Amino acid sequence: MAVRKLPAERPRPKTAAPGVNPDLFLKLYEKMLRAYFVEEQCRVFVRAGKCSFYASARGHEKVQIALSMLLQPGRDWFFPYYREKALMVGLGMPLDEIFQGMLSREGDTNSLGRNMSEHFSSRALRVVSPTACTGTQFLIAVGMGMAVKADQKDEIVYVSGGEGSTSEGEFFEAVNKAQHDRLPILFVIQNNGYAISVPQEQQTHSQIYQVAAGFGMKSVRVDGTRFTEMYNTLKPLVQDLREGRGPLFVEAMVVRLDSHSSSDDQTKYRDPKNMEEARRKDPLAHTELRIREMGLLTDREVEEWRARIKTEVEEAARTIDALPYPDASTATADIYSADRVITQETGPDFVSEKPITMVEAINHGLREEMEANPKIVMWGEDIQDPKGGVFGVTRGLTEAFPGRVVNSPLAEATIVGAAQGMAIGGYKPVVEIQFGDYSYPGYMQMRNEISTLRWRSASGWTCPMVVRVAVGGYIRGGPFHSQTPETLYAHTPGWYLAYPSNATDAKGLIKASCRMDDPILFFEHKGLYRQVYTKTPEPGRDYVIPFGKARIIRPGDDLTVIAWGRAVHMVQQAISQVAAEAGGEPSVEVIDLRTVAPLDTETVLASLARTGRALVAHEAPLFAGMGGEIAAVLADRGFEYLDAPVRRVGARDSFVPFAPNLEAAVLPSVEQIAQAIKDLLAY
Ligand SMILES: Cc1ncc(C[n+]2csc(CCOP(=O)(O)OP(=O)(O)O)c2C)c(N)n1
Ligand SMILES: [Mg+2]
Repeated sequence: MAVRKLPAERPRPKTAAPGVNPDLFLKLYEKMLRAYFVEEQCRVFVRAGKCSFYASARGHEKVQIALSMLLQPGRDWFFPYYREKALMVGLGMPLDEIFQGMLSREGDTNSLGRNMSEHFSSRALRVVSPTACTGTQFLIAVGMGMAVKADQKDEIVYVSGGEGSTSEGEFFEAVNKAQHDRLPILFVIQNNGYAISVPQEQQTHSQIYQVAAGFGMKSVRVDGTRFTEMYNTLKPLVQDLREGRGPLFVEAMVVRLDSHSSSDDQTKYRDPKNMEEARRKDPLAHTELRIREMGLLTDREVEEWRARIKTEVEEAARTIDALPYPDASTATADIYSADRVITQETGPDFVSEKPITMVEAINHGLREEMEANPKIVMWGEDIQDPKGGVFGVTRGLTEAFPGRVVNSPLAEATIVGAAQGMAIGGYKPVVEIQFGDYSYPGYMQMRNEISTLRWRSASGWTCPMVVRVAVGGYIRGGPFHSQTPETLYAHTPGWYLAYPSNATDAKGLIKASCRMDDPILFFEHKGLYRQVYTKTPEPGRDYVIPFGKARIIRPGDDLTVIAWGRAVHMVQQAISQVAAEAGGEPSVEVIDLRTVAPLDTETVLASLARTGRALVAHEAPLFAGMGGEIAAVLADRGFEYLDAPVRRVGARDSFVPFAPNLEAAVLPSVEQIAQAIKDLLAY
């Protein structure tokens, strides 16, 4: 770093520069030095092979520290990205915690060694554990903004990212929603000109701050490498934000002094001139120069500060480096809450003999839970009254609970991403995805963010929430209104997955879902919503069904058939068909799983032990489907019981076509199930 020599005995001025007081400037300098020595120490760890992911914040440190000084650690909320060590230093994260995160050592308060280095988390500082995904954080911050606003608090939600991440769709969704709802969110885009090797002009033809302004958001561009102007520009704007005058967007122009990460070598794609220009803007060198020029510190004092802070950082680093890695037995802890909350089925204590549909069951369950828990809030496409959802499941709830059941933008990543943020903020979102086929824009949030939050923060952060998803075919809905994607979601740890087949179970499971401490996917088969054969008397207010408890809906001795959702009814019809043909009831046991995750393997194995034969029937395609998983469990743990191969019936490995005869050719039929039952009974 260039250090210009100046006379040591200058008198210290009262004002560092117009509008900035010397104490503030010195505080900035001290924090920048600390951040600098942390970076230097991390480089040593990288060279020693002790840290496999390192993303230097050199060049970004001034804007990060300036913002930490304008915000309030422990009161405001922070959704950082992976290049924010200086923000952590600015917020006052202890050096031990920073190095524990960087080295993944025992006692790591960020993640107990589960999350990557550079992904800092702290409940005390309200720094919410980030993932490595570029752009997902914006929507989670939106949800937190919704929580803060609903609670009428004057807290600010900081969310940041690089300029590259603003090409992600979730960024646009977040800016749209934040401005629409006038949420107290501070968007900070740190524009260093590169996304790894890709220069900004290859990302976009726009200016990022103008994109935000186009959404109607208050938006400014600042030089993030210079303090005074940035600080003075942002201070009143941050105050406006705190006073509820809507979100603020800041594009901070910074430089990336180092390679993108420890896996990158920028000399391969940046020319020396470009790197030299960046170095000339080095925020630390500039501040040091100004400090000396203004005589805030003498040369000797500068050297003393450097030595003191370097020693402090190196000591913390040494202490943490001496620790072992976390015990391997902890690797899979915290995927789910230790408290299942609901372990016993209570009821059903039917309140009336009059049968209700699944739609009514879910609607009544939601209504009762909303009455009991004022933190339950709902949104989704078209769910607000008077329509009350395209299937009418939420009808009447907007009117019964004003302000708590609203339409969302047509944006599935927003629906689930914001739900996560609001759940972190203490609410219980129960949101609707109109069709399972359209859950995929939200898949990034569901696969990488929501599922991992508890685990990756060692239960520091959690997001209990419910995502209701309308699924299933046989409704002549064609390829994009017929999917039943439970396999995809069952393959994602961190979620519970309910898939009821009748009104009683639907009510018991939706009520349980609303009370649990984990993210729940609640699959509702469209083809069952109002079917007569799914109607049952209505269970009472206290009825809840624990997850992972299947129900034997028909006992039998010769064959076990395992199904869930609509397939349960197809199996029953198939048994009637077999009975009619054979002139007598076959002794077939039918198990309705009710929840796909967790899978009640105990009930299934116990049944197999009695019957010796098993068939799995499901609506989703066979290849790599849940039937394969269940068959594998039975083959592995039930091999001794088996008198026949485990058979599966499911859809063909295709999409669901629109024409009725083509749809029938792809989705499994009652006849196929009946044939499989006969084959297995005769085996
Ligand atoms: C969704 C997603 N796609 C790709 C990546 C790989 N990746 C990590 S950082 C990065 C570039 C990000 O650049 P920018 O947003 O400008 O932030 P910077 O690293 O420059 O601070 C890419 C492509 C990722 N982490 N997440
Ligand atoms: Mg960048």
